Parts: sequence; C-alpha cells; structure tokens
Amino acid sequence: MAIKVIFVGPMGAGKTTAIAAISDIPPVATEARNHDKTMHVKATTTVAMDYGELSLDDGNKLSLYGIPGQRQFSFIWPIVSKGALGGILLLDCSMSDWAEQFKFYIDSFRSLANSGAMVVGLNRVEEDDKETVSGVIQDCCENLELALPYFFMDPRDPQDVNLLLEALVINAELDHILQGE
Ligand SMILES: Nc1nc2c(ncn2[C@@H]2O[C@H](COP(=O)(O)OP(=O)(O)OP(=O)(O)O)[C@@H](O)[C@H]2O)c(=O)[nH]1
Ligand SMILES: [Mg+2]
Repeated sequence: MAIKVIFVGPMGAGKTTAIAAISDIPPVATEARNHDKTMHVKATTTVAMDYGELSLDDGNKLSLYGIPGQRQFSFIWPIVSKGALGGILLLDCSMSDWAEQFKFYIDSFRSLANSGAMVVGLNRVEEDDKETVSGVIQDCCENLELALPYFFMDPRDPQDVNLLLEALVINAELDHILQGE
C-alpha cells in the first residue's frame, strides 16, 4: 500500500528539491519561470504540484507530493493534500519571515500537526544560529500547544530528507498502518 506524504512550506524552502533528492522514479514537477524575484531569487517555481515515490525496505511505498509555495496557488493545497497521512514542513531560515511562515503553515495544515503527523525541516541555518532558531521553534510550538519534531537539514541531501521521513513514519505511527496493525 502507498502512504501519501505532502511536502509543504513557502516558496524556495526546498520542497521540489527534497522530493527529487529521494524519489525512486523521475519526479513529476510542474515548474514555470519565477516572475516573483522579490519572494525568492530562484529561476523556477512550482505551479501545480510535485510528485515522487519512495519504496521502503519492507515493500511498502510512500507517495510524495509537493505543494506550490506561492500563496496565489493556495487553492491547490487542499487538492494536493487530500488523503495525506503525513506532512513535512520545510522552511528556509535565511528568510527574515521564516517564523511567521512556520506559524502560517502549521495553521494551514493544522490537522496533520494536531495528529502528530508533521515533521519540520529547517534549511539554510548557520551553525552559530542553530540555538536561536531552536529557541524560536520551541517557543512557537509551546504557544501552539504542539510538540513537533524538527531537524536542521539540506533538501538537496537524500540522507537528510530520509531522516525527516523516518521521523514522520515513526512519530505519526504510520509504521502501524504500513504493517496493517
Ligand atoms: N546553496 C544552497 N542552496 C540550497 C540550500 N537548500 C536549498 N537550496 C536551493 O534552494 C532552492 C529550493 O528551491 P525549490 O526546491 O524549487 O523550492 P520549493 O520549496 O519547491 O519552492 P516553490 O515550488 O517555489 O514553492 C533549490 O535551488 C536548492 O538547490 C542550501 O542549503 N544551500
Ligand atoms: Mg517547488
């Protein structure tokens, strides 16, 4: 059986990159030229969704979907998220508004966060800033009455992305579903 996992987060957080880093199949991407360089300087942006697949050692499969980060495409988010059992929230912490984005995305995908089915990947954090960033995340989680696992990571690194998925599978108890319990 395939378990659906969605990658969410703002523009440039690395959703498309992370899915491409771990997908067993050539990822399906819907990239178009980025006309909004004020939001992010990268050349392209997702306009519909990303899709990839990852087979687990036990024969089960994760289907990986990425949302488009631009808010003008937020009408697509519920369509892409439908039936998702887990979420990976990615954030580019070099953006000045990353903490606001964190709260916004938790709010937008609150049902996954509430059920313990969300893991946070923090990207582009300098070594010296890790303590501060951890403090901000912990304060936000406390205010939201949530306990979310978070990791410093690079979406280009398959090992980092796999670690997020492993944490998600365990934390959201998706392993029980995969084992048919
Ligand atoms: N130099 C550097 N580049 C990074 C790092 N993390 C991510 N990137 C790059 O940042 C960009 C992230 O872009 P995408 O993967 O398209 O981001 P996205 O979340 O899919 O964005 P939208 O689809 O526009 O919402 C890619 O070009 C990555 O290679 C990092 O730690 N260092
Ligand atoms: Mg993308």
